[in-house]
Amino acid sequence: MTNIYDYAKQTYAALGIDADAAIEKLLTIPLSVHCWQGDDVGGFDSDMALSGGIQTTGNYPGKAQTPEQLMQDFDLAVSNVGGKLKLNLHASYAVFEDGEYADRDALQPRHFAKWVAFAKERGMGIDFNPTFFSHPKAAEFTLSSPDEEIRRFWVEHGRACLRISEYFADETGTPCVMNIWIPDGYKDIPADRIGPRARFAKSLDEILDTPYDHEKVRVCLESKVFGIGLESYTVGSAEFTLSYAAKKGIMPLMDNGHYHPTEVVSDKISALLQFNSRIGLHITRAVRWDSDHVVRLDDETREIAKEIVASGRVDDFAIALDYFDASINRVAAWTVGARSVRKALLDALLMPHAAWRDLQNAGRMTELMVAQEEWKTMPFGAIWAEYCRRAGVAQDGEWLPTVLQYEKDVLLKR
Ligand code: RNT
Ligand code: ZN
Repeated sequence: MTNIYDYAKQTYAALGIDADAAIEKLLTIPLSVHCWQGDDVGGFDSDMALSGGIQTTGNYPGKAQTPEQLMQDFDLAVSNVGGKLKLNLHASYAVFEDGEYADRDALQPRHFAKWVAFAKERGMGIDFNPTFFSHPKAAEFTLSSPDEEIRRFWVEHGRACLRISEYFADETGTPCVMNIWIPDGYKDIPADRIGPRARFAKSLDEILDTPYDHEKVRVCLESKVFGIGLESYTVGSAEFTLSYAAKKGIMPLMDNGHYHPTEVVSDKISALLQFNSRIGLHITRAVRWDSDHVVRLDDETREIAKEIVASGRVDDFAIALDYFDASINRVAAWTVGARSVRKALLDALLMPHAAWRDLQNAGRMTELMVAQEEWKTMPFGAIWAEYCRRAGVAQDGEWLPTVLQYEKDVLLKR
């Protein structure tokens, strides 16, 4: 192994790239792993079906049904990822004990104490998401609702989540990224587009004007172009969320499933970096629509990673996973998606960005294209294998048998 690594390392060194440094950097880039891949975005606070214009398809056996099961599955999934990780929770994953129940507007830090203990034992920070869907009061609209009682309910939910996020930061000693996404929209052409957006802005102000520690809680706002059954109008569109985030000084968050199919987030990153000190990303894979397929090492994932690294501002990104596939082994889905993101980042950390930029600036586009193409057959596999070794995780080809054994021993018995 060492010989192959040495050979690969020299190949990159010839281009002026330090492979050891790339691996060490990769180990420090936080990746926020979503809890919701393990149970099809089900959550534990109700038995309601998933709503909000998002959909998990498939009914592969073994879905986690309790917090304990989800934690056990999460552990196995992340044991094969490596590097710095954060646990990304939704408010709907509150764990109530002793018959207690609290509605979304009344959630308390203590309802997440189990998750805090779990994250602390693993040395992970926690990121958080208010859940504005899968709830009786989210049947129509949430923060943009024309029904004042409903709108206020969801404002209280947002405020409760800020308090919980601050608690996560205090407990784990790591800032909590709190991402706001609402599904509000219309299936068909509305009469009034401006009203819901004005109410959304007002609700966000009411949430974010509540005092909270801006160092501990980093709030993001996620945009979307459409949802299932909400095809004609989405209140939290790209223009709305970018403008609101800029005005309020919070982070914009781009999910690469939330744009028209020929738009790419990789091209948007450098634009947002001009005007934002930090940006959030949901890494997913959209196949024809916001389908949230498992992330693979495909062209766009690699291009996103390239843009993150080439910007020279890796530390200004909050990188989170967001996909949910119920058609295959969920633990394997979790793992392979997370490893794909790590691979894309490693590949990007190994690129000779400065040399390629010089070619571009000198107008030597022929040479740039050839260099970029020939890049694709660099001995990347050997560097990835060394990353796995240093991260203490299984090599490619070695982790799936463990997951399949777990499927037999645990998942199929549920
Ligand atoms: C939905 C958004 C949102 C959710 C998660 C569960 O389209 O992408 O981020 O996927 O909050
Ligand atoms: Zn998302």
